[in-house]
Amino acid sequence: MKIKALVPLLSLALLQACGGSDNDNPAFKTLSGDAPLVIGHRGSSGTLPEHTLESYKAAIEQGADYIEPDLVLTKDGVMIARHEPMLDSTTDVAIKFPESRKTTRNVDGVPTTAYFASDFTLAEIRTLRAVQARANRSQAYNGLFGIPTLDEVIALTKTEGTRLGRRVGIYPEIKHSTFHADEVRFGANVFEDKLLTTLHAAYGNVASAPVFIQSFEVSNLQYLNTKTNIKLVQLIDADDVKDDGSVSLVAPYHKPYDFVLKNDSRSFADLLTASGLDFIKTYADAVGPWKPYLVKTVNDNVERTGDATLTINDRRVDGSTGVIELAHQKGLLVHTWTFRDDASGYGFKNPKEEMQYYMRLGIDGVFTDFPATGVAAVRGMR
Ligand SMILES: [Ca+2]
Ligand SMILES: [Ca+2]
Repeated sequence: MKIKALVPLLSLALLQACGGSDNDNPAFKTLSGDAPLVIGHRGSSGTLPEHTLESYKAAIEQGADYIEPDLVLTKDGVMIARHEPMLDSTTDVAIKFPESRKTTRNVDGVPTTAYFASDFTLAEIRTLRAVQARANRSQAYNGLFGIPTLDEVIALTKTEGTRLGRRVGIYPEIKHSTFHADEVRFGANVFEDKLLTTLHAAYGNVASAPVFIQSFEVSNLQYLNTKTNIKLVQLIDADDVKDDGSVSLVAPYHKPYDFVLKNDSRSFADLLTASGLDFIKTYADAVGPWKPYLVKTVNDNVERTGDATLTINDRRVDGSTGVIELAHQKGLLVHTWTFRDDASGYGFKNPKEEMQYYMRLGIDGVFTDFPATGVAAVRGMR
């Protein structure tokens, strides 16, 4: 990049003819050769209550390429930004509504009693305010910000993109597709159809739209693939890392919930094998594994995070598992999650270095609660 800045404009065509471009930096082993994407996970959720317009705006101002609204449906079928269909931990619903409004529903096989978004109209949800769910993060913004609809999130990205003179993408996640179809009885693919109607109106039905649609389930992505050209991402979950470094697969984090219902024997880990990636390639453009799937780690019983408790973050990183390389061979982008300044680990000096480790392996995008750190990590690679 530095060399190119010295080259007179007239030479640019020649440089490009020789294969030079914005992608001439060998630091980026991404599928496209472009810099990896910084995805503002739930906005700038490390600093502000997650999934609020304020959190998304802060992420954009920090330079995030994409912001990530997780989506659930209200009783009247409106897409709103929440990580869970339950409102309890991220809003003040418990002080605004009586306990009699709680219901018990089956969330991916787990009976759960809570205030469910699908039991509240949008008008009711408009009366709620967001709160910080993590005790170790600032509580100073509790009660200040509302719960946005997807339409409002899209409008924000467009307004802010225009103001800042750059394209800001959105990375919506359909949360619990089966739950919304069956348990809440919206019907199969009603959620997916609503999302496409909104996204196609806002961005067009084109692969070049600054949009990725993500899901942990499979059949809804396969359905979306027949209806849209917008890019699709298969998320890959797990519940923990075992002492031998392999991922632990315990329900409900062991396999896509639609696989549970269909008695499909494949686990999330099976979807990252060569045949699993071949399968994903038939309907998706990218795979989004939890980051322990991508790097080998060793438990050497060293306390590295200063909390006197040995967790996966105290493990020491030890090279690639080969998943990124294999996915790239299959033509799939790899986006991984979640990088957190306040929960970094694996023996890295700081959270920026942690992200750069994955960037050197060729990761195509990083989800982070602290987008400024992600942007600094990418800049530090140039
Ligand atoms: Ca998400
Ligand atoms: Ca520790």
